[in-house]
Amino acid sequence: MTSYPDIIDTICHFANKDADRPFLRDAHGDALLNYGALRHEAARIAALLAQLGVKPGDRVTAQVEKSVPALMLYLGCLWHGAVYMPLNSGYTAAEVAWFIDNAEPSLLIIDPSWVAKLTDLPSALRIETLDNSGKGSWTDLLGTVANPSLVAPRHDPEAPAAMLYTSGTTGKPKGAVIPRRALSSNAAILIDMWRFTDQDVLIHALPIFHVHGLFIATNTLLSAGGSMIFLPKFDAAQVHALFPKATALMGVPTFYTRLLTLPGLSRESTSHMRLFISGSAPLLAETHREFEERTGHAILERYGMTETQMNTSNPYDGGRVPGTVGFPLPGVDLRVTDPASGEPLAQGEIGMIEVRGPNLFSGYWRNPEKTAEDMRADGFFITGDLGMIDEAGYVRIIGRGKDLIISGGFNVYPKEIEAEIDELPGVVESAVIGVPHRDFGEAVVAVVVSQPGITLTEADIVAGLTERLAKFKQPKSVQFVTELPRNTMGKVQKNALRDQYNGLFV
Ligand code: MLC
Ligand code: AMP
Repeated sequence: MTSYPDIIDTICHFANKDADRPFLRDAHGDALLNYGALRHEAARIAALLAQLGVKPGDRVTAQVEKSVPALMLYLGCLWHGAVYMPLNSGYTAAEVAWFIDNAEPSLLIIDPSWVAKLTDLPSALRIETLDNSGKGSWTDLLGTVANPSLVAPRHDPEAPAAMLYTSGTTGKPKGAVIPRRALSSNAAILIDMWRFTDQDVLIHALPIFHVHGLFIATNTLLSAGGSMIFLPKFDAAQVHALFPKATALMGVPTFYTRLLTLPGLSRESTSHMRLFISGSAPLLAETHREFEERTGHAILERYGMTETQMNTSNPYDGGRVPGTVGFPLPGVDLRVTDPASGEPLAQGEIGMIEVRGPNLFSGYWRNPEKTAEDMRADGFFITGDLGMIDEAGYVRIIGRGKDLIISGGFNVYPKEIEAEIDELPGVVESAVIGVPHRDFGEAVVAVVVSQPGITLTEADIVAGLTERLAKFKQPKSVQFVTELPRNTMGKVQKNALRDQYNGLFV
């Protein structure tokens, strides 16, 4: 297998070459943190982790708001060899407690407001705090580290770098263990694909607890020696105002639909930008066309997932075709198979997308059965996405073999929501579906059957879920029915429900 420069080595490379080169920029586009300071900070965090007894391979869980110290935590773990495990800052205490129980981290870093919310944690778990302004016991401890250079960076490409949870169609989330080589190979390939150089300034408005914002944006820019304008969250007007100071944007489709609502979006306002990239959810062909008409820029759409990092991309030069996710990346094998038999299908036929390459994860955390279920003997990973390769070789995602809703780029697994709703008093059963939504692409809708004689309202259901599920997973609408449509096998016909509620949000 080809070897790719480790992410930490690329930081050291640019720090040695020009320590003053900026890596992070503030909301005005001004330099905030340079490569020299970045190297120092990552090494300092690694030294602290060692000092605290965190061993390479131990999980370090972070439930914190997006901030520069939170990003540094990822790079410090990478330096030390600890497995970075970021959690969505919108999760509820019940969700976080489940992840901690499953992952058994040796260190938990949380926002100070969470200390009182999390009870019954294992006594061996060390807890430190970090708020979004960078204050907390974690920062205080870092200040005590005397000699950061004592810890040499890790290099083993197969060693786990991170663990990100992805939910499942049949139950609780699974931790995808991501090796260093998946990160370094993707970064090295994407620099070439998307022509990133040390002159690039990326607007970073994505969260940093998922693959897109944490790895694809950060690692690619780091490996190119470029810089990022680091924003706490996406705000369309703010991002638009920064275009003259930037060269590239990576976003989910909602970024682009929201940018299109701005009257000032034009060829002039985007003239300093060279590249707009979209992923994590399907970009409507209509959004692609409208954006090109207004700005002259063809959005470059790519396709990836937590277990595989990036798999395909539309070309930098040549047609960026709306409704397609482009070609397999160099080094990535992609095939379309019959979902039932696993046999490869001919070009043009729709089936299961399978991928193989250095971008793949190493398996699900403590779940060899599920890993074996999703991996073919010849090393292909079964993505759960249905698609085809068209006559020009472009990959098109046609649907999902997995029961998954993608809302504003966040994945929501109906099974998890249904299980929570079914537990609520007065509920017989429920079916959760995704329906088209003008802002989030898809919205979560719950269809609920209540017990005879009991009148439930949408507010009852939502109130019952507030403490259990993160906001983005909660239904944007609850519909009550006397029974769910079922086929002759007794399976709920979600397609019928999707058709029925199709027009709720458009
Ligand atoms: C926020 N809300 C959402 C939501 N985001 N509801 C459903 N889906 C979402 N994605 C809730 C808020 O809590 C709020 O509730 C209400 O909806 C409106 O919020 P908002 O202020 O309009 O939302 P905002 O904060 O602007 O966030 C929207 C967003 C954000 C699209 C900018 O969700 C986002 O950054 N998404 C990116 C997700 C991402 O990075 N995915 C990558 C996964 S990696 P209320 O009731 O309080 O008003 C991956 C692999 C790959 O998939 O290929 O990249
Ligand atoms: P996640 O598990 O959060 O990594 O989400 C990965 C899933 O997002 C994939 O399996 C796809 O279903 C979906 N996805 C990512 N990029 C795209 C895209 N460009 N078009 C359609 N779906 C996408």
